[in-house]
Amino acid sequence: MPYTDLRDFLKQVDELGELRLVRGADWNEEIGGITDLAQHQINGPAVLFDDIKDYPRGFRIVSNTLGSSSRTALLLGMPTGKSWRELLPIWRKRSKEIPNAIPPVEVKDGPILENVVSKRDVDLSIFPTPKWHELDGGRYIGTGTVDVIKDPDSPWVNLGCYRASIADKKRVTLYISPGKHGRVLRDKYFAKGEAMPVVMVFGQDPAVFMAASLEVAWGTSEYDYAGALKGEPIPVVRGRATGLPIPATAEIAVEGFIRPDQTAPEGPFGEWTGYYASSQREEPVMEVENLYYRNNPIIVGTPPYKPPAEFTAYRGLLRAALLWEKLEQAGVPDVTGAWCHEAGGCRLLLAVSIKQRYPGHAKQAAMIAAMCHAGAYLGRYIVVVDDDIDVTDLQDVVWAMCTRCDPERDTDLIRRAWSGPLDPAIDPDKKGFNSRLIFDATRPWEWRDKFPPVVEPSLETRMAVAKKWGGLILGSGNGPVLRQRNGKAVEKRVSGRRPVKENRRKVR
Ligand SMILES: Cc1cc2nc3c(=O)[nH]c(=O)nc-3n(C[C@H](O)[C@H](O)[C@H](O)COP(=O)(O)O)c2cc1C
Ligand SMILES: [Mn+2]
Repeated sequence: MPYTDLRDFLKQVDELGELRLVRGADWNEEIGGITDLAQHQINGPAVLFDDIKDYPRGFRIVSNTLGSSSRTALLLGMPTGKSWRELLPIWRKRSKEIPNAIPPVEVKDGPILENVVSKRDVDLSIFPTPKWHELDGGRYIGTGTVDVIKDPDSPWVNLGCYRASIADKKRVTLYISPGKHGRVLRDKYFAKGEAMPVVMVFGQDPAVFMAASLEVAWGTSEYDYAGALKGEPIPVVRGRATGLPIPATAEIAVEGFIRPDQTAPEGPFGEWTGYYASSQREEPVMEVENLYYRNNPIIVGTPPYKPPAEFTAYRGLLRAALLWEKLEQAGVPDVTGAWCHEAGGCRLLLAVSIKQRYPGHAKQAAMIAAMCHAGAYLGRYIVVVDDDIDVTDLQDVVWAMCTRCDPERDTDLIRRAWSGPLDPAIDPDKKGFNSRLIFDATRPWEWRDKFPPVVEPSLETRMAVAKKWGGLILGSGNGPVLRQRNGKAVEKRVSGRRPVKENRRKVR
């Protein structure tokens, strides 16, 4: 077990030198602005806010918690100090070794029960909820949130990360996009005319958050997945009104029932596409029956910004690993890489590399990447490349698109795929479906042996040149010259390309 709870995790982040304490910031856009700044630095720090304007000391917020490769590695039990691309093979190996599921364990007590406030006494305005972005239509307490919803027809408890804004002192809105497990379960309750029991958690063990934000399979509890990530069961206490499991070490949790006829205005909100999504509309709202919080609670804030940002960092890695795994499970052989590119918010641009084995292999990989659960929601472009292309390098992927793909022969359109209200390219009155464009950017199968050779010295020549001349040309020895790429040592600078970027997030 690498850490016990959020606070212990933050202590270890501090020991890594990656935590900053900010006192006296304003909840009204200033905390959002500082978070934007931290998120857009390469491996920018986690930021803990205390003494927030208008609020007492101790009522805190943490943001950019997982915005560096070392912090993500710490969470997932991997070595720190590695780049995202170095972590992908390490995580692929590790994720195959950890158990599939470790169910949560119910405990009688936990820090979340330090303060329990019921019905009439509930007041959500005690928390320093930020207005994160300039044009947000409200104050979002739930960004790095975990929402607990049980299937009405089975014991399955689903966790999802869905945004939540404060409607008033006792009510919070809950926005779930169509097709998400939480939304399908919600629709089941509402179709029967029943109220849906819900727990919303606004600060928790980062493994629980990570699980809730990922495309875990239908029917699998993200609690079990979080336990597997952590290597031990997540302790939970039972909600007094709903009976739903609440993480025992959570910082803040609310529980109640959402009735089909109860709504409140929600949105707009700055979203992961880099645009404000969903103009103000009516969305389900929950009246809080019980509020639970730890002494000196910490809200976890993960507001999205124009990518690349925090979510494209940690989720890029995990979604790439998941996409790769799903391709393998679907029986696509010789997948040599997968990456969910940051520019597309890790959803809109997927790249997969294969060692071509037979005619149609590339199309098979593309179709599965486009439509498997890890890749289907709000995607747009899928590029399949040969295994000599570094799938994590946008430059390399686009070079393959530009040079190996003839649009008439090598692109395909998939119509009426799973999109949603957040898709900025779709007419506001017609949102729901979108289309996908597949690029087969592999060398055409039939004449792949006649495809012109790539203009670069052989690996042997590059190694020899680097050894003999690297010091002179680059000013220092061979240290940064020889890099790992697709498992093979290659020398990037001497071959005339940019050096490998340790992290693709740009500094603004
Ligand atoms: C920071 C963050 C915010 C998110 N906000 C929402 C949201 O408001 N609504 C939504 O439907 N999905 C949102 N998501 C995506 C879902 O959490 C994600 O698709 C998850 O896999 C859904 O789980 P489910 O399929 O079990 O419902 C968010 C993800 C993250 C990381
Ligand atoms: Mn789920």
